Amino acid sequence: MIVGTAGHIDHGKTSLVKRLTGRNTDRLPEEIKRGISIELGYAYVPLPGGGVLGFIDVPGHEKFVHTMVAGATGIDFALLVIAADDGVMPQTDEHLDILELLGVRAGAIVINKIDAVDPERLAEVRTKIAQRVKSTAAAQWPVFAVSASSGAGVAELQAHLLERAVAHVRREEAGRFRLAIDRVFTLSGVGTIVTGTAHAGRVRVGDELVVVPGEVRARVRSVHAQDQPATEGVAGQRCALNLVGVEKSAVDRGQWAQAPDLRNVSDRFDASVHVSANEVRALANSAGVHLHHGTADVLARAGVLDAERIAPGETRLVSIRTDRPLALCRGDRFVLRDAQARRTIGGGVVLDIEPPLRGRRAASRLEILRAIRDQSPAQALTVWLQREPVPLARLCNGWNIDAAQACQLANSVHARVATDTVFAAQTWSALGDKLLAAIAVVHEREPEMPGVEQDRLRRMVAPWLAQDAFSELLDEMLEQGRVARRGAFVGDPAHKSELAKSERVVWERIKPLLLEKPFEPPRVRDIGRELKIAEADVRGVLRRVARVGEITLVAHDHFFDTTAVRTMADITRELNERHGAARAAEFRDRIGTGRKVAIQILEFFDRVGYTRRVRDDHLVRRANPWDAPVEQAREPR
Ligand SMILES: Nc1nc2c(ncn2[C@@H]2O[C@H](COP(=O)(O)OP(=O)(O)OP(=O)(O)O)[C@@H](O)[C@H]2O)c(=O)[nH]1
Ligand SMILES: [Mg+2]
Repeated sequence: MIVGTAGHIDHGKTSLVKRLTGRNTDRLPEEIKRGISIELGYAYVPLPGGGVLGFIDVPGHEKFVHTMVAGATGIDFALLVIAADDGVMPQTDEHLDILELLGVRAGAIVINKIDAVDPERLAEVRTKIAQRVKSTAAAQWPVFAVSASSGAGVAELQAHLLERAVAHVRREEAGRFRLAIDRVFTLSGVGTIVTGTAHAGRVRVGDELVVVPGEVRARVRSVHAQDQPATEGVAGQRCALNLVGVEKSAVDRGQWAQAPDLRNVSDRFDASVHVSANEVRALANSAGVHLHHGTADVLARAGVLDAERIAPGETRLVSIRTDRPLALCRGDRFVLRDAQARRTIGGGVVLDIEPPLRGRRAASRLEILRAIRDQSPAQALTVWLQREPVPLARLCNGWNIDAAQACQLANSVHARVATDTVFAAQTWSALGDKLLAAIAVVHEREPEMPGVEQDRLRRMVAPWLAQDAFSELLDEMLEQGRVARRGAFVGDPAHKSELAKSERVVWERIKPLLLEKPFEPPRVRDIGRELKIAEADVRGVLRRVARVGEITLVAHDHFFDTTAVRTMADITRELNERHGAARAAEFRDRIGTGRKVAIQILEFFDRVGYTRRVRDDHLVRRANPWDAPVEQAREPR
């Protein structure tokens, strides 16, 4: 368990920690000279039966509230120290607000300096405190009256802390490792050490970590957890990590040391924000604020999404932009202070670290944000999926879960995971229907074609959908026999060419002509002239045969045997492998045709998405689509 102090300057926080741990955490020369705390102080006491109780002592001075917030991030238990003579003072109020905003629910109130007051004053202070903490989590906290100077009452407090520490259930270790860095220093002969509280996950000696924002990679050479040498550190512990591969100058308080595959750095996020009830003014839309998250402090603007402003005591949805990126996850708490950094005005919870650029205020978007804020992950995902498919990466990074957990979550709400995107079951089947409808439209418009090329179909059905996810949809339809693959095309299995007997006779005569010079077959008109058949009849028969893919319409009135198309696609690939691209001249040399037809074939490959043209280069972008078996035009049964 980690205990953090809070309270007004000079109320005796550091003296109390010294009483409890035997350690004076004011060590800087300036701290000693001025008699105040400036930096965070750390102290540890062993627990009976193993384990260690950690203390973070914070400064009370109003100029160092940002340091207090950094210290209070990630504590489990607060010690709100109030001097009996002074009573509740401004930073008593402010620190209490901050604890509330950071979601610190457990703690104790310590009335210190009882040696300096009479019993009447003590009773009066008790009453004042009770009034102040009413309707906060601190209303439930036990109150201890002590003197850090004489030690009176400290034993009872100590016993309470030990009892709570032993009973403390460590927070879940779910998710990938995240540690909010609060100190960086070098030890001679050892190297760079970063310290901080682990917010999630687990880190082991030898692990790779990344320091973000900034993307500095490092390896963990050794770990101290709760001030003890250890082989690993887990969420909820204070850790000191010896990092190899990173200079002290490259790391600072405010950054995170975290698992390298967690991609959660953002300067834009949606959140729920509460403005303190004792604020006098509303938080205006787009107001500039100081935002404290983890151990970082940045300037930010908060745009209110579901209102014009946030009145004191209200909680609203906001869209936040920060002047520097932060490493954020859903559920992270943050504190807002005014632009001059003089007052704490509110705080909130991170909801979505990758908000859309458009439709931010749409009713359905606000529904999603409310669901993420108020409901379980499974329920929130259900609401989200009703509006849009959700990329797995957004769950993994935004919610700090791994891919397996994200899939599990998706399965638990009967969603469909395709490659890297989660779909509501209805969305997925609706996509299938849309795909069939699109194929029908193409058949209607282009009856001579065997169907529609895969990527064109994707653009018709779901241009926003990743190629891989679309392939999965298509594969499923193919497997179910609802769609047939014909070379580079997919079509309706019922879209067949049922040749009449007379047409079959014509086709049997044409076929050898197409195969004679397979890379440069005669065009419709040449075939008609050669066989003395009307051009229109030749075209009609060839279109029917092309419907199932046995032959392929490569250019106007120019049908090729599909096996030849497949071979030419292989040649195009070979040229790519050898020269980095297929170009008309080399291609023509390989297939031994005229230049014009060679260009037409390459352009056909571009058109169906097998290649992509960059100036004179045709670059292969996928496997040879004609490698799949080709249907034969059949006679009617
Ligand atoms: N009489 C009396 N004085 C105390 C007691 N506890 C602390 N003091 C004195 O109060 C002064 C401030 O004590 P600190 O422990 O430095 O107070 P702090 O809350 O840590 O102050 P900051 O860290 O600067 O916010 C020191 O002079 C202490 O000796 C107490 O129980 N009784
Ligand atoms: Mg102090």
